[in-house]
Amino acid sequence: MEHLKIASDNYVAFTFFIGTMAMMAASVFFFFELSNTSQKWRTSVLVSGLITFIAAVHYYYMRGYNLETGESPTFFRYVDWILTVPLMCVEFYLITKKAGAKIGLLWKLIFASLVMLITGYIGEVLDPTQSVLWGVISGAAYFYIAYLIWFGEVAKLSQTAGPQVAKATRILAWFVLVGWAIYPLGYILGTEGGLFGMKLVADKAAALHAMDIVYNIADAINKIGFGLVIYALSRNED
Ligand SMILES: *C/C=C(C)/C=C/C=C(C)/C=C/C1=C(C)CCCC1(C)C
Repeated sequence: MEHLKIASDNYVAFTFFIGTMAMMAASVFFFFELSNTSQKWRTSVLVSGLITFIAAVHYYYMRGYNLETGESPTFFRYVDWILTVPLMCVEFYLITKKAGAKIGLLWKLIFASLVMLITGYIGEVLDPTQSVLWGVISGAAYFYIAYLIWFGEVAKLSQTAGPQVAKATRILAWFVLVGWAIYPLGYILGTEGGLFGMKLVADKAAALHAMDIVYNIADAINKIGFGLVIYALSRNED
């Protein structure tokens, strides 16, 4: 069997490697901290650990796939997102539940996130010449989620759930507005029907590499950062 090694200028493989390591370390941290987390916040911290753990398993696979083939592991990227983004919706539901959030709110968030991700996948893989159209539909679902969190039910409920929950929700809202906005940038860089993506980057392979690096950085910020905000909330409010 050929011995695969990461060339020192292979930034894509490098970010997959670091991503795997970071997700694993974060999962160990969240899981071990469960035993000294108050009952009230245990489920939330557990979900933070599940998010990074699911990502760790996918990153381990994607890292190997990319190293062996040099290609983008798009399918498993989306499998990961389809599992982890709804879990982030669960986090919003759990922290506002004490203020009276209804299960319907969770379904709204999950439904919008599925629309966002499925249309994104169609634009990247199934119908790439129409990637702008699919990207716009996906973006609309994304803005709806951001709306619910900034101004809609999530925002309103968080105001009545005490100052710490309000503060944490505001930080998480920034993650959704700024951290999640990195993903459409990767999409624009890497899809061919795109705005300027394939025209801006030298060739198709370079465009896909740029997309992977952007997605890998975004995942590390959003999954681990998001979990740490929940963790900090569990320490500040007990
Ligand atoms: C852990 C993974 C996360 C938080 C993934 C989030 C993904 C997005 C916010 C993706 C959004 C997209 C658009 C808003 C338009 C273009 C297509 C997507 C799917 C990249």
